[in-house]
Amino acid sequence: MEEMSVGVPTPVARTTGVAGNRVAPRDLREWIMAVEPLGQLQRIKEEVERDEEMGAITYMAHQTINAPALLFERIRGCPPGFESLWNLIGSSVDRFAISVGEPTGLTVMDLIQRCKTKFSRAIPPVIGDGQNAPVNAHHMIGDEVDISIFPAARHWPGDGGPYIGTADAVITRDPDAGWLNVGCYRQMVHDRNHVGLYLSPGKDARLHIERCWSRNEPCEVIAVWGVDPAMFIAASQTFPKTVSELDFIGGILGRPVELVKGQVVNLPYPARAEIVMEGRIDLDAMKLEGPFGEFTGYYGRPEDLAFLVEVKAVHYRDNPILTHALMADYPANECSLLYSIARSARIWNDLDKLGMPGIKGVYCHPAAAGGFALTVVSLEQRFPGHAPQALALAAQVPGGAYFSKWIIAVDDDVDPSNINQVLWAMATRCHPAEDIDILRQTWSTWLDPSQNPPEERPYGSKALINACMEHRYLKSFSKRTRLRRAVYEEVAAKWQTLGLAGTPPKLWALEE
Ligand SMILES: Cc1cc2nc3c(=O)[nH]c(=O)nc-3n(C[C@H](O)[C@H](O)[C@H](O)COP(=O)(O)O)c2cc1C
Ligand SMILES: [Mn+2]
Repeated sequence: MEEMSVGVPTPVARTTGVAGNRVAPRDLREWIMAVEPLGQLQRIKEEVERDEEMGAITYMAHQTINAPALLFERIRGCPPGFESLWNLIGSSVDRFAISVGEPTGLTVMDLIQRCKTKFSRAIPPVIGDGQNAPVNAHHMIGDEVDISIFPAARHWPGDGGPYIGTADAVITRDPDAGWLNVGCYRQMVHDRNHVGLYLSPGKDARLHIERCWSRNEPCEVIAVWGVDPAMFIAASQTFPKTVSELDFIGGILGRPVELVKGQVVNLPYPARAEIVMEGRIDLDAMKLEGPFGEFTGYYGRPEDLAFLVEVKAVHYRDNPILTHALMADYPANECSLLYSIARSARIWNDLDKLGMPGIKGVYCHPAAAGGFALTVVSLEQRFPGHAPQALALAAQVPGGAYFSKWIIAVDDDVDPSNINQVLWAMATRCHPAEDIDILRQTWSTWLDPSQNPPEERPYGSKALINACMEHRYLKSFSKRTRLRRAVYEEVAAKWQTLGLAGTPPKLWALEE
């Protein structure tokens, strides 16, 4: 077991600049130091209420794309210094980039391309004894445990209770193979030492709990309630079911995750987290939980049974920061751009693995139910049937099958992340009577309100829309108006001299 050094400051990636091997922030505080000078973090110094008010402020402030993350510094009923950070990533490409150690100023498609490579690297974590770990500054063990000191909140008026875990990471162990899963799952406060843990069918932590129970054993669990952004991003993604997300987080960070041994349970926890809980789910322990205002912009399932966790110990830093993720319609939804980037990278990886040639980009639009409902694939058509094949695959690869309803193929002169370009292609290259196919009985969830009665919802459907130029007539298809590259470059070079604001736009379609 390797001993780690804690407390040594690491250089922080904080400036706009050239691509390179940048260092991802070591913890949430370094991330705050990196984003605040860019105007990407707003401190709210006025005292606020936990229930509804922090959610309302976030929803209202985040109606604007690129709005800063909100750090609430004074929360009624919490000890002084206890803070709460909402929508870390929000709708900001730069905040995502900083979280994974990439430079600011990238286009979303450039960042997706980099994440494609990043998400397939693995570096295992290191475990220390935790003596100098910042998270071990304060403890509540056994009878001392009282989670009501932290600013858990009712996000929406109809929520079933205050939520302490939303932007979080839950660590469980596979009881057979021993590897550690990290997943982001919501947790509702029941009382001073119990939380409800909601897990959809098939989620890894649920499989671990069910397997422990089938062996007549309780299931141990760690929950990180104040989480660093790279761990949050990795915890929200479906990685392969037989390997630990901790390795992938190391790969994203470019260095091992720093862990310390649990004090009560046989699981490690992150040394530099803000707030960590050690808990146990006893045999058959379930309790009513929810509802919760969800990523669809609707309350999900009504109150129902969820796993009941007994909190055995809590560890936290000086002036701990509880992280929250608001679920709502875009752009105030913490699930949206996060999934636009991470999910697009994963679908693109899946298409590469299948040997699908000519893919220029994949983009899951954030406004479509948290990045889940609409996928655009841009491709260079190379053979008859190429676009329909790419559509069918993008609709059903593991990274893209869940929930998605609209899958659209566009030619390579269309930037898939530019919704104006996509609508233009649908308007001018798609012939609905010929170019739309429907897939039926596909993988969905009963959080989708469009089907009733709710029991029907896990079985969805998908429309495949071919908005590419007709392959048969590619050569004679009406010629698109484009700028000649030489003219574009000339104009771009004298942009400021012309008195035009900002930087010249990047154009996907130029005449060579
Ligand atoms: C902010 C946020 C909240 C989430 N809440 C839940 C939840 O309460 N229950 C759930 O099953 N999945 C939830 N998810 C989705 C899971 O994090 C995601 O499916 C992830 O892949 C789970 O990890 P796993 O694949 O290791 O099971 C949430 C995702 C985000 C980004
Ligand atoms: Mn997993």
